Amino acid sequence: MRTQVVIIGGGPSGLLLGQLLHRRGIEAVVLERKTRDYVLGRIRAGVLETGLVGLMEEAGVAERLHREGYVHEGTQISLNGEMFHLDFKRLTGKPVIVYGQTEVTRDLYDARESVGARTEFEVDHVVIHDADSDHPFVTYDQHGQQQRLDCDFIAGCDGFHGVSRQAIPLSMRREYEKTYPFGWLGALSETPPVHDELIYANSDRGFALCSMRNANLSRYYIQCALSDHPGDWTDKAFWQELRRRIPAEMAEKLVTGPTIEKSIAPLRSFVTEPMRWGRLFLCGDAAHIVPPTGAKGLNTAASDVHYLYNGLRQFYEERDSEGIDRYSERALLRVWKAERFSWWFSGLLHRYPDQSPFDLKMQQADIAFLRDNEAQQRAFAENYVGLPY
Ligand code: FAS
Ligand code: PHB
Repeated sequence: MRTQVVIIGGGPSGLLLGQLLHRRGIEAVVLERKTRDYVLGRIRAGVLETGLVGLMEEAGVAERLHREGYVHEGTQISLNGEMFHLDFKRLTGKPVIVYGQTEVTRDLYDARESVGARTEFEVDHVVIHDADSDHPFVTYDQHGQQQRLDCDFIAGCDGFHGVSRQAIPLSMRREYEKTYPFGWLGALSETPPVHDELIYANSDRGFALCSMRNANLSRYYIQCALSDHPGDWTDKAFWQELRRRIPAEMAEKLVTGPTIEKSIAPLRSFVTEPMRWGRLFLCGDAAHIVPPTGAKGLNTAASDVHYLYNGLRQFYEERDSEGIDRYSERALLRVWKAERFSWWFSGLLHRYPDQSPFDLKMQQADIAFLRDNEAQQRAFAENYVGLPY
């Protein structure tokens, strides 16, 4: 079998790329290791930059997002219970939209199925062949049969644990990594959000985040030890700890209830360079990971998709390879800015085991400067709503 683009990975990166290419008549086959329901069962990102919203509009899948998403014009930051507001709209003219990654992925799967685009689920042993030639191909097992797909290009959208990054010889790759001495314990509850905006809280007991999915679905996080397991935390213990980390007036009005999902994500900053090898292009978590503090994971995957989609469109429509030749350079320029913001914001809000009293004073002064200085607020807001593509 042959196609124009093989997309490995049916998460948001792969599906958004596939939908954008389809809209330009460029054929792509998505190979996904899991089932659709398994992919949709993952609880991940919640905040969409305007760039991602624009791509969803361009892909023709933004109708529900605009109907059900929440426009947020700012956020709350608190330090030991003292809360202040950052007004993105006033500072940048732009908001963000709160709409779960699960829903983004659902909308993209629905769109893909409605146009009859080919997605192969439950594929195994995906192997990339001859990526550094003009005739690359992918083999994979499905229902006990080995299949082969010849193609022009391969998009590695298979996340951090996928096979695409490993297909680039180590001698050709440079990897940059920072791990953090804590994780995020996330909980989903069918309760009304505690506030109409997100609350990022730095407290003596550690970081907490109050987020949401809709008027009766809340998403909360607390910084936890890397040795913790979700089962170590009863609902009662989770709610009690969250209350102790957020401002008192919020703790008083917090509506608790049974958690319907609890999971722990370790925090990591990671980038692999280059994001291209021959006719293989890495996209999204396959190439980079950010701590979720700045809500940049999904959104940086989207900017990769923007650059790769436009590069492939330019190749097929104008027979011009400038966009794909400069894909890695352009994508990485924005990736590193997202890595910086996510690393900085994580340093601002979390308590580190080795933090000295001086370090703590610096962190508190950093938060005070953000609270008091309009230029710092504007810099924060421009990063949070999304730097230009
Ligand atoms: P994904 O990992 O989403 O998708 C990759 C897909 O490839 C998966 O469906 C996988 O099954 C498939 N795959 C893997 N190997 C394969 C193979 N060999 N063959 C075929 N298919 C294969 N970001 C935020 O902005 N905010 C958050 O709060 C946030 N929370 C997160 C929590 C967790 C636990 C994790 C892991 C990530 C979180 N992220 C968050 C980041 C996350 O949203 C990613 O940035 C986003 O999923 C990136 O999308 P993809 O690049 O499509 O990768
Ligand atoms: C979420 O709603 O899951 C979320 C929101 C903002 C973040 C991280 C996660 O920075």
